[in-house]
Amino acid sequence: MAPAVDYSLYLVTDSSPAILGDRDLIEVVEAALQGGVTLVQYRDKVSDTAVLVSTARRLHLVARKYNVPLLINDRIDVALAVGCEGVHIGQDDLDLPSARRLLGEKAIIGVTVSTIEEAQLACRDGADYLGIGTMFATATKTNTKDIIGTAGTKEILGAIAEDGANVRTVSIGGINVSTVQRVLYQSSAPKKQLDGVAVVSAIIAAKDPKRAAEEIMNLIRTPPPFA
Ligand code: TZP
Ligand code: MG
Repeated sequence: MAPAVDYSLYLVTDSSPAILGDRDLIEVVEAALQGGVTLVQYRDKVSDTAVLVSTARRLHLVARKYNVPLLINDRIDVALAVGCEGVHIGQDDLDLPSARRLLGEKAIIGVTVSTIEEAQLACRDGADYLGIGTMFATATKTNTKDIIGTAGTKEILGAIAEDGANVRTVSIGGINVSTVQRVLYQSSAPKKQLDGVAVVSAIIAAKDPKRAAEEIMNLIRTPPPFA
């Protein structure tokens, strides 16, 4: 079993110039940690393997200072090299049973799911959490196959609750200060609600990532007026 994890505000990084600009990723992530993010995923589609490993090592050191786990997107090899807490895999990456075999029972393994069937399979295979999406269309990831919205997310949460699956859940895609409360409260199924939200550009591209994280966290903690 993976250790208990707080999924409330899950920061997913992006190293592309369009989002990170010319800023230093480690500094941006540290600011976001100061603002209260509870989990960090290093997602980098532009760097080569050597840079991935060295950046992941630096991110791991900084995340540890805040007692926050670090996961790596896609790359089990990088997670193993760095000794961080886990990985996040998509439907086209290494399959979950193989990732589990390589990383062990204590690793945190999350899977992207867009349908009830994908969610059920990930649960059967022992995912620690599901990244459910894409919630809303987003410029950060344009090749997503499904925009499922709050209604699709609610259906997935309802189905896994029916199955009695013991899995944590976050939503991803287009989540920011304007959408976060709608995401959390309109997605809730009777017996299962989201454990948190995963955010890329609303924090990484923000002028002040610490403040952006604080603002989103405050909204997560405050019941919305329309609940
Ligand atoms: N998977 C589905 S949407 C997405 C990923 C990695 C990107 C979300 O980015 P943003 O900027 O929070 O909309
Ligand atoms: Mg992937």
